Amino acid sequence: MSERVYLGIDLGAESGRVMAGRFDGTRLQLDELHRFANGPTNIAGTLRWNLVGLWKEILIGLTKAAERYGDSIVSVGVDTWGVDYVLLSKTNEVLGIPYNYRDTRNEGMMNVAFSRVPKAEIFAQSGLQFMEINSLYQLLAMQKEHPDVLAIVDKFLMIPDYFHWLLCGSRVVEFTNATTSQCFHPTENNWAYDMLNKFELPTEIFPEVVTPGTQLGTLRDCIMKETGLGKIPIVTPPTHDTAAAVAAVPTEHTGKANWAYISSGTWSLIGVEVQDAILTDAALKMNVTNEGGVDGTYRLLKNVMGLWLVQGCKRAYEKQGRVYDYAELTMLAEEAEPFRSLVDPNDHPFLHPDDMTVALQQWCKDHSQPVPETPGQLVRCALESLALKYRNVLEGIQELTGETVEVIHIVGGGSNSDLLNQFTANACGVPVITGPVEATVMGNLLIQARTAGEVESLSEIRKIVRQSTESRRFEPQNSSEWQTAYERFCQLLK
Ligand code: LFR
Repeated sequence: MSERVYLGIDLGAESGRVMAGRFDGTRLQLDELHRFANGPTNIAGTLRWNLVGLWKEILIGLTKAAERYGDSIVSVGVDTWGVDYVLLSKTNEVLGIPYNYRDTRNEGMMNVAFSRVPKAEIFAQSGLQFMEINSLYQLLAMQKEHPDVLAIVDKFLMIPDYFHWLLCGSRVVEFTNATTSQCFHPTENNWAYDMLNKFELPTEIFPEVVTPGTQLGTLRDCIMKETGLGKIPIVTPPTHDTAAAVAAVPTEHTGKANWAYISSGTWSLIGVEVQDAILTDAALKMNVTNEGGVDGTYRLLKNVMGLWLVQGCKRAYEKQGRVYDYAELTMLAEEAEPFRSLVDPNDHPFLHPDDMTVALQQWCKDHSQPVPETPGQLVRCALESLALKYRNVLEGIQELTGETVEVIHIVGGGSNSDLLNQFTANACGVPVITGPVEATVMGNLLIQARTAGEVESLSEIRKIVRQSTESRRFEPQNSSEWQTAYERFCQLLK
């Protein structure tokens, strides 16, 4: 078979890329066409996304794609982080500069929501974990602060849907990302209209929801002219980056929740794949999430604060003029004393602190532990705490499914951290298999290839990922030290 090329636009909270995937029917090879920085911009004390800037970079990437691959390009699709959205007027004007989910307007909005609709009812109608970043609380903050803008909204699109609109004019929301909003019903397979009505949110703004793999349209003429691309189809991947990454986990298992994944990056999303959302009281109590996956599967998982903790330390040192790269920070952590101090990575002070090093230190002080002072001590504290949190989440998830997890697949950029990979195997007591680093973009591209008829099923997608990438295995070590540390960690969670 001759090589066919798919384009994946993959935007993360820290950086974005335009990637080409060359597929020969057996293997997918990636080519990074363009990479650019991303991050929130401070606008009058609020955090916003610069979508125009991102779009400009995407156009540069698409132009490079046209130059390099021309007529071999089959289709293009966009994935990004979840929960954030763009509001369009009737005439497709963007209403307000889209917010970044870490903006402080969401603080306290969960309690406001619970005073209007009971927490258990919100869970029953959304299946989602309670996090103040969810679109629902962002919309409620908007209802309070900007009712004038909300009143003229015609359509709610999530960030990748908006880029699809820019590419082809479609005004739909893709399923996997819709399920991150906490506005989507997990069993009715539609927006949670009853709950949204109770919040007096305008239900007519929520558009049609389409499944991953749907062809949304073809490239706008003006973009063809600007980039040199042909009239290619726009095919929506699983637009939620975590959903795309889970689709590309190279597991051979199917149908059983006996393997777990960690999609590791700014966040660590840890969980299992299930056939139906789990909406029991126990799930509510554990504050786990049911996010939609490919082919109607659900991702039963929990958000753990992830490498954001280390990124925050790195940024804090940079502000002081001390520049470290991740490899240096990891080496210093490796040399530091084990289990000196531990934190609950998911505690609120770590969501958006002014200085992550100070936040970690304060937490340790407040919990009567030695205060981490050096970069090595701080990063070791972050990584050990993450691994212990993974165990804690996995124990809960296994209770919910009744299945024993036998192996953990770590995918995404965080799988490059061998120290965290080993800590994870040690803490959880099961082997860890790492890779691919590029799971998200592979999931994006291979769902497009499936729409083009080149791939048949989710298990074939995973087989192609196995054939295209190398993985590594980490066996658990030092189990008794980690057991003692885990007991200490559980005390700190109380
Ligand atoms: C990971 C991710 C998580 C989501 C968080 C915020 O990039 O998409 O799954 O909870 O970002 O959107």
